[in-house]
Amino acid sequence: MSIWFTEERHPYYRKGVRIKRILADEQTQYQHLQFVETEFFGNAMILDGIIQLTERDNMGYHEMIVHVPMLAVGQPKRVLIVGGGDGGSLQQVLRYPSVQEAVVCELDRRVVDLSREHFAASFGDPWADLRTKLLVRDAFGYLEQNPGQFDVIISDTTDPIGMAERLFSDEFYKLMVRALVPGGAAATQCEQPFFDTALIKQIYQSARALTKNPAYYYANIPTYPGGGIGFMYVSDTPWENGLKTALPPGTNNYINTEIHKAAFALPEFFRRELYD
Ligand code: SPD
Repeated sequence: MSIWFTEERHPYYRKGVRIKRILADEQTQYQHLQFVETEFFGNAMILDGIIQLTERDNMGYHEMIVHVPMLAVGQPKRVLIVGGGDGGSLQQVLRYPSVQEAVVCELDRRVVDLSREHFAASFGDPWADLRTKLLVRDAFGYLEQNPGQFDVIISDTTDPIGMAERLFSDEFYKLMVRALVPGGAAATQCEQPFFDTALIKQIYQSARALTKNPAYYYANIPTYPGGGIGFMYVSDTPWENGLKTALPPGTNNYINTEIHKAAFALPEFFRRELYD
């Protein structure tokens, strides 16, 4: 018997993965949280019916959202992850010996607890690292209270639906940029060029008004709509600075210098929409 999980993030597009069994299924205080074992992609986390990550293809997401701003900055010491309760971004951040503190602002404690259990084989236990500080709270207030504190901020969020919608607003980008040290850099989960063109354009314009060198880049992730997702790089420091910086110790499964550079090349319809 085959069981298919079908995601319908957009009313005009569906995708599915075949699953072996359901590992966890609960309604938390904030959302419907599911962990499943898939046929091909390993364990996966699904929030409110939308795949957030799988063990097999999350590396394109986590390596790209983390290393692009981290390498641009050079020797990041203090890093903030907004969301990121699954631990994938945290694992990448902790690869940098320069990092002294990695603060994770995650609203839903159950995401952390169940990810620790079901992603241990892929992420180890980054929560046990002494540099990690988990804050189970909303990121808005935290950003407001911490101006000029972080070398790098990673906004590792769900899609702009419900409570996450605010994390894609101009107000959020203002607070995020204000929380960076001068020359610091942020990268944000920034959706899909085909499906979310208008939203990405609006975010780029916010980023452009706040920093000198914002840019959009993209990674291939087969379990996301359209087979991939993009990120907004937000900083006064050009992303190209990162091309001269060595990747941190540890294994890379997605990023290398060629991918780092190529990720910023955009299809013409979208480049024109964003930059002209
Ligand atoms: N459309 C799915 C977007 C998922 C973004 N969140 C990923 C979280 C991984 N840490």
